[in-house]
Amino acid sequence: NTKVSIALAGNPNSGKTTIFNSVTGARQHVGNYPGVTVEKREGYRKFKNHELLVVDLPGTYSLTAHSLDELVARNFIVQDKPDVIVDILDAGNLERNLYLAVQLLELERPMVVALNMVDVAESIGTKIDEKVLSEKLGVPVVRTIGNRHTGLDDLLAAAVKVAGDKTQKTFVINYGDYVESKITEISNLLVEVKHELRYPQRWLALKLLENDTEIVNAVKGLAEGARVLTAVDAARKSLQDSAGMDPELAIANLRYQFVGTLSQQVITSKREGVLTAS
Ligand code: GDP
Ligand code: MG
Ligand code: K
Repeated sequence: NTKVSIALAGNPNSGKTTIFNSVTGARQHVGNYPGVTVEKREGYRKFKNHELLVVDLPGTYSLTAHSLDELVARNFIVQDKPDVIVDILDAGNLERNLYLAVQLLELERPMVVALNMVDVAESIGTKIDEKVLSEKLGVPVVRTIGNRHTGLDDLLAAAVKVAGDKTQKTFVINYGDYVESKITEISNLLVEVKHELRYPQRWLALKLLENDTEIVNAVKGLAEGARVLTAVDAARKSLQDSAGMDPELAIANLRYQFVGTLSQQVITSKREGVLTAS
């Protein structure tokens, strides 16, 4: 009999609350995340011999420091360390939903993907190969139709399995030689301080290059902080010169490029510009 904590993440309107309600039923508690007025919904569920604690995270499109919801979601994942993240994707808007999925994976926590709204995707002619998607992301992918309770037991089974599995490999987007060399350079400076910041080392380096205000301020407060931030400034200037744009924009573009290619690889058929005549 084990306790498993599950965080439901995903874009707004991907079906998170529907799946949360279906999984937890009436066993729910509503409060706030510490120090902020963002609503925190928790629920409980017995599943096989497990006690599940399920948290419905705020819906987000990204994980930047620009929005309170995004900060709450990423801080919860890294600080409360739920045993597994269940990322709920709207299969009808795959590419946009994958943009969040890859950022969740960059937090290096165990994860399962729910490919939700497959009925909607099919009705607009989009077929997705979930096996290829699973291979590319390195995590299990389960097809679900949240409002019909379809696939949810498979989803919980996958989540429980991943929660107990310590072998999930780290997912890495290759941002190209130039950005990668800067990530490595900054990352090497963080060896000593990463424990104080809780986030993964590579993720911290990436966020510093993106000028993420929360992470920059956290590093400022460290004994070695000034030295790290001087190196970050130099790296950002050199990225700015080579890309001809703000590094955060260049990095976001590379991430969009990655999910664009990925969604082309996993969408096996798509009707374009279908008009229905009546
Ligand atoms: P949230 O913003 O992620 O919490 O999304 P909700 O759970 O509120 O769902 C948004 C809408 O999508 C609601 O009207 C749900 O009933 C509907 N919905 C959820 N899952 C599915 C699904 O798999 N298929 C279809 N067709 N609708 C769904
Ligand atoms: Mg919701
Ligand atoms: K949709």
